[in-house]
Amino acid sequence: MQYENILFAAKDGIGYITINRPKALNALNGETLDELGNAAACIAERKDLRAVIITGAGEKAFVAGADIAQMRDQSPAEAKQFSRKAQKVFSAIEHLPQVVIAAVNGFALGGGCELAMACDLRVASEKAKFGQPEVNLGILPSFGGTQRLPRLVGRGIAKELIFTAEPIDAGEAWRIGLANRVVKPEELMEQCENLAKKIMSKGMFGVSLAKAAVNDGMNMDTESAFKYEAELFALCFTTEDQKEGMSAFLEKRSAEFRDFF
Ligand code: CO8
Repeated sequence: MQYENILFAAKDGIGYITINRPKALNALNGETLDELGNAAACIAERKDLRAVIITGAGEKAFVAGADIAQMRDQSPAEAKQFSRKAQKVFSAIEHLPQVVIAAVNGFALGGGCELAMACDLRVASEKAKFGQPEVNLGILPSFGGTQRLPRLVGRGIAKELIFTAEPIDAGEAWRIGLANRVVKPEELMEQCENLAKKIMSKGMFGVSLAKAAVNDGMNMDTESAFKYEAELFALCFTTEDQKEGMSAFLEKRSAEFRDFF
């Protein structure tokens, strides 16, 4: 697929997706969502990539939301289809075997905040602004925000952010647990790469299963989630990485991990 609204690159085991509509502050229209979905499907097959960094083109925005111009005249059926399309694309990103880091370089509003929340980790530039301003437009967050935000920051704060539509700065996003880290704007990509490389140096089979355990376990009752966790733990014992990691510890040397998915 030829991309017109996103950029994709790969280097040193990291895939880079850049939402590339800077004139519209990288707002997500249907075409952009289709391209993102295609990129996620391609990345899911790539064993050479162990981490993915998602960011926005330009100085100002990560993603300033769903494309309001495209949404304005939608019928209820089209609105539902648009919402479901985005939800599916974001779920595909959330369930990638790789670790996905959002490099939040500016506005992450509405669908942009929702995209960032579908990533595993969010590193925010000091210039970033997060928010769910949908009620300003007479709608509600519908790219997964009503579900992911309370799971990340708790129901009370999520409701306040959604009901008031007030944006918050990077420091506040960090304080409430929405951003994992806040960094200087000029260091954003380097910090994301360092974080990705640190994770990539670990046993990635374990990292990938830990991701599944957290993501899927959150949607189960606790007892089922414990059983699921034990199943995934047992799976690790089918790998060379488990033998290598434990042998390396006992032999007082660094482990050389190889397995992924
Ligand atoms: N959609 C379309 N165009 C946008 C969007 C957007 N979300 N955001 C910015 N733009 C465009 C502007 O229209 C403007 O275009 P132009 O130059 O042609 O006039 C250009 O980007 C630059 O924007 P501004 O001039 O407004 O830049 P400012 O620096 O003055 O303001 C803001 C930046 C504060 C980010 C401002 O642009 C803004 O408030 N944007 C909208 C933010 C917003 O409300 N986002 C939520 C959208 S709704 C959503 O995401 C819901 C998801 C669920 C949908 C359910 C499906 C049915």
